[in-house]
Amino acid sequence: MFKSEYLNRVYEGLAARNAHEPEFLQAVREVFESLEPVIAARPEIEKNGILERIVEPERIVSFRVSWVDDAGKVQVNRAWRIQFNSAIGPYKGGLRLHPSVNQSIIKFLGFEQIFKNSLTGLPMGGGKGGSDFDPKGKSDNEIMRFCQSFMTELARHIGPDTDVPAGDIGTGAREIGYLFGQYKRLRNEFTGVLTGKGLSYGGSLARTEATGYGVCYYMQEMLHDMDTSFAGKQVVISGSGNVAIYACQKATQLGGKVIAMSDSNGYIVDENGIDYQVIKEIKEVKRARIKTYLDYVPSAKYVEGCRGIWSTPCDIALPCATQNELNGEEAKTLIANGVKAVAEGANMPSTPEAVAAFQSAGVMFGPAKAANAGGVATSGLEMSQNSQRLSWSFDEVDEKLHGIMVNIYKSCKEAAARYNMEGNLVAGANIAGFEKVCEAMIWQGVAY
Ligand code: NDP
Ligand code: 2IT
Repeated sequence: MFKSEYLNRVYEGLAARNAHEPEFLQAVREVFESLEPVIAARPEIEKNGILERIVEPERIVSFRVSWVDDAGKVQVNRAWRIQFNSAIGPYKGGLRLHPSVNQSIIKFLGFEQIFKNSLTGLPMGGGKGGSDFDPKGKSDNEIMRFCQSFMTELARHIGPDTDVPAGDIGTGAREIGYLFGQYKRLRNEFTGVLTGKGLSYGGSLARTEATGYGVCYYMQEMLHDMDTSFAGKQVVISGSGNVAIYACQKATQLGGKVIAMSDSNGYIVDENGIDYQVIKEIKEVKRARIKTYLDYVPSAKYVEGCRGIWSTPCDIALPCATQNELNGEEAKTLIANGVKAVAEGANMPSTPEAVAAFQSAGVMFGPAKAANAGGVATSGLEMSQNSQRLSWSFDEVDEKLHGIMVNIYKSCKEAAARYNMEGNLVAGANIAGFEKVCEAMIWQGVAY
């Protein structure tokens, strides 16, 4: 499957051991494909067993979370924290709360996080966690009891210099607050052990906005290289959560018109441009369905079923919901309708067939681990502020975020060019992210 015997051997061994983890294998395969020329040029990678080590998490913690619902009934969920790689810093990555969560999903996210965090240039290793708990329809008290029980176990494995979790699907400001409160109670310690905290207790300004803004800053660099900009472009954004909302705000500020957004039930089309404040109100305040956008903007249209969003003609597509939400056929529809550039706000939203379709049609494609790195980068900035016991202004953080996204784009472009794959940002992101971690692992030796 790979040209390199080394890549084949490691991948086949991994696939045999993890046959029941399709998302994890998908994420590893994509990285390995990009590493072909690097493996050929650098024999020290095989000599040091880097690939065998990098695909194996340093530690997997899997545990039970029991809690009591409002009816007094005992509920049980499964949870994980996967500490994947600490070569360049403490483990860092979000916590996902969604009924679809299993070990394969957390492993794919943790694996991707290693390279994403490396690309930010900040000292953060890769980790991820979560639970199959479904926050939808739960009362605030149920969320609080779940989070407290979750943290009661998690607390023994994390710490500001060990492992620093944050938000992801289903984990926002409310959940981070309950998790932080419980950690503080258990440890009697007020530290930057989580990021995405509220502004009144150590959170960073612009962290809420960071992932969505970052995706647009990355897209801005892509468009610049195509001698164009957001101005006058039609933009389609899937999802309507944290990443999607602030991608909508920034794309609009930069002159684009966001015409469609979705949730897991369906999508809305507003030819006059979606007002991000309405989506924010629906999702962050009311925790309602996107369908209710029509109560605010009756001229908009709602279509049942979330995948149909990719049939909306647009210049720019930003998938910001979840993994494998955009397949090869849907990519071909976007291409036929004239899409020019795609940047991934979600983690691994495009299937391998979709990525191949975009690349062979000459659509500029920004992969998740580069394009959505603004969230974790700003988490890194929150950690710095917590350590210094200082708070920077919104503009200061936003400016740093912008600088980091411009640098990530440059690193991806430069790494791709170094290996004669000009314009292939997927290869560039994987190579640039990998090289730093690889070097740190070699310097630190093997524990016999
Ligand atoms: P939220 O929980 O805030 O929003 C998730 C959105 O995606 C919702 O609109 C949700 O719809 C939709 N969605 C989730 N799962 C599915 C599914 N299985 N099928 C269809 N739609 C789905 O999460 P975020 O915005 O934080 O995360 C979105 C993506 O971005 C994820 O892939 C996450 O890993 C990634 N990401 C997040 C970062 C962050 O800082 N938050 C940083 C980098 C990446 P519904 O409400 O109907 O469930
Ligand atoms: O996928 C991601 O990068 C995140 N969910 C954010 C992680 C973080 O630590 O801020």
